[in-house]
Amino acid sequence: MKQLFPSLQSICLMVMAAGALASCSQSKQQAQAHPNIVFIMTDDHSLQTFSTYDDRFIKTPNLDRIAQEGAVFRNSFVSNSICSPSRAVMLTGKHSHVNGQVHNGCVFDGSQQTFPKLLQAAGYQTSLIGKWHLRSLPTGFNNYDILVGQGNYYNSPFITNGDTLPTDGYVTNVITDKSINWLEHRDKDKPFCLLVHHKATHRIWQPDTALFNLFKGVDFPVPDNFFDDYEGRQAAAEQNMSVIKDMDLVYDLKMLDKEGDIKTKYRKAYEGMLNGLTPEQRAAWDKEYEPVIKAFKKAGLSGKELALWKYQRYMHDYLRCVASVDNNVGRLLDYLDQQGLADNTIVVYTSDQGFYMGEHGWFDKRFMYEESMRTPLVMRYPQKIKPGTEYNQMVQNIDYAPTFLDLAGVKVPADMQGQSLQPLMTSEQPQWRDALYYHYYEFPNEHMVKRHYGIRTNRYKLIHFYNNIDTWELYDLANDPKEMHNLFGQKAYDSLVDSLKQQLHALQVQYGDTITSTY
Ligand code: SGN
Ligand code: CA
Repeated sequence: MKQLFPSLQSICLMVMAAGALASCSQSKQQAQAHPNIVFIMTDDHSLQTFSTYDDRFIKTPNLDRIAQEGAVFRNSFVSNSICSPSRAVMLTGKHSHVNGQVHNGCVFDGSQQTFPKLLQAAGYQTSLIGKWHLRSLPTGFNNYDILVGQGNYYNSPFITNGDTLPTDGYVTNVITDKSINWLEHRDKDKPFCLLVHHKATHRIWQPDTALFNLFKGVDFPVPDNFFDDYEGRQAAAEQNMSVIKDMDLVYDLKMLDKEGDIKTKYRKAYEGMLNGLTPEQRAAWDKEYEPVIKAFKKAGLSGKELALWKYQRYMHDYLRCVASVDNNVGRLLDYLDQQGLADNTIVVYTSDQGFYMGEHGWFDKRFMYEESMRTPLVMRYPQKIKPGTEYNQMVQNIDYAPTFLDLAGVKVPADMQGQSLQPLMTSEQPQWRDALYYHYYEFPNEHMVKRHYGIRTNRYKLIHFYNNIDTWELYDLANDPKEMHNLFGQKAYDSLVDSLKQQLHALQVQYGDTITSTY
C-alpha cells in the first residue's frame, strides 16, 4: 500500500539531511569568514617582465591568470626598495624606521608584532617556505622552511624548523614542491596562511637547465634610455649598478672560459657557485654556455656593441628565471583547483620590489625611480574581487599586513601604518591616500645608491638625496614618466616644490620619521 505519511526512518533521514545542510552552510560561512591566504613573493621581479603589466619581453600566462581571475593593482609600490626592509614592512605593516629593518645589514627584531603572529593567534596555521633573509629566525610560523641567507639556485640547503638540511634540484621547483607538500599535510580543519617566497629572480639569474631552450636567438628591445647620461641627476650618475660598467662578464653573464682569458673581479665567486651543481647539472650548464663563450670571444666586442651584448645576455638569463616562476605558480594554482581551495583562498603575487631591465643603463633596484619603487601586485579572491578588476589607487607594501588581517576577519592593530585594501574591493568610492612616502638607507654599500627619501603623488615625485650629498630632484610623471628631466631649481616649479615639501613633511610627521644619518 502506498504510504501517505513518511515513515519514521525517512523523517529521521530528512532531519539528518537538513542538519547536515545547515552545518555545511554554517561551515562554509565560517570558512568564508576565515579565508586561506597564499602569499607568493618573488625577489627582484620587475613589472616590465610580467605580461599583465608589460608584454614586450615575455608572456607570463600563469601570473596573468591571477589578475584575470582577480585583480591587478596598476599602481603598486614599496616604501624602501631593497630586500629585507621590504619584507619587514610587509610583515609589520610599518615603515622601515618603525620596524627597525632599515637595510639588509639589520637583524629583524622577531619579538615585534607581525601579521603571521596575529593570524596564528586567531587560529590560523601559518607556514613560510623559501627566502626569508631577515637574519633572525622566523617567529609566528607553525612551520618554516627557509633558504640560508640568499640561498642558491641549485641544490640549496634549507633551514627546516631549526635544522639545516640539503635539497636537490632547482630552487624555484623545490620551493613549490615544499609548499604543495606542506598543503598536503596541513591540519585541514584550520584556515591557513602560506608564504611562498622565491629566490628567483635575484642576481645572478641562474636559469633552470630545463628551460635553456627558451628565447634562443631572440633580440630583446633595448630601453631608449639605456645610454642615459644622467644630466642633472648626480646620485644617478654616481651609482655602481650599470650594465656597462658593473655587470661582471663571468659572474653575472656566465662567460667562464676554460682558457682563463676572461679575468674579472668575481670569476672565483662564480666558479665557487658552479661547484654546487651536480655533474649532470654542470654538463647541461656547460653545454648551454660553452658555445656562447666561444662566440663571445671570437666577436671581440667593445664599446657600444659590448654594452648591448651584455644587455641581451642579462635579459636571456633573467627571463628564463621568470619563466620558471610562472610555470611553478601555475603548478600551485592547479593544486588549489584540484583540492577545491580556489574559491576560499586569497592568492597574492608580488615581488619585494621592482628591478631595472636596462632602463637608465641599470640592473638592481634601490632608487625611488619608477622601475624599482613599483612592484607587481595581483590578487585573486573570488568572494570579494570580480574577475578582471583593475585598481588604480596608489597602494604600498605597508598595506599588505592590514589587508591580510582584515580579509581574515582579524582586527587590524591601530599602530599599523598601512591601510587595508578591502575597501577598494567593497566600496564604490573608497577614501584613499593621495601621496606615498619613501625612504632608502643602504649607503655606503654595494651598488652605492645614496640615501634618499621623498614623496610620490599621482602626478609628481620629489626626492632628497642626503648623507654625503645634498641634492633634490623633481619629476613630472605625466610628461616625463622615465624620469629623465630633473625640474628642481627651475623657477616655474618653485611653488610646486614648496607645496610638495610641505606634503612630504606632513608624511614624515604622520609616519614618525625623523631623518637621521645614524643608521
Ligand atoms: C646581493 C647582490 C646585490 C643585490 C643585493 C641585495 N649581489 O648582495 O646585487 O643588490 O644582494 O639584493 S650578489 O653578488 O650577492 O648577487 S636583495 O634583493 O637581497 O636586497
Ligand atoms: Ca630583492
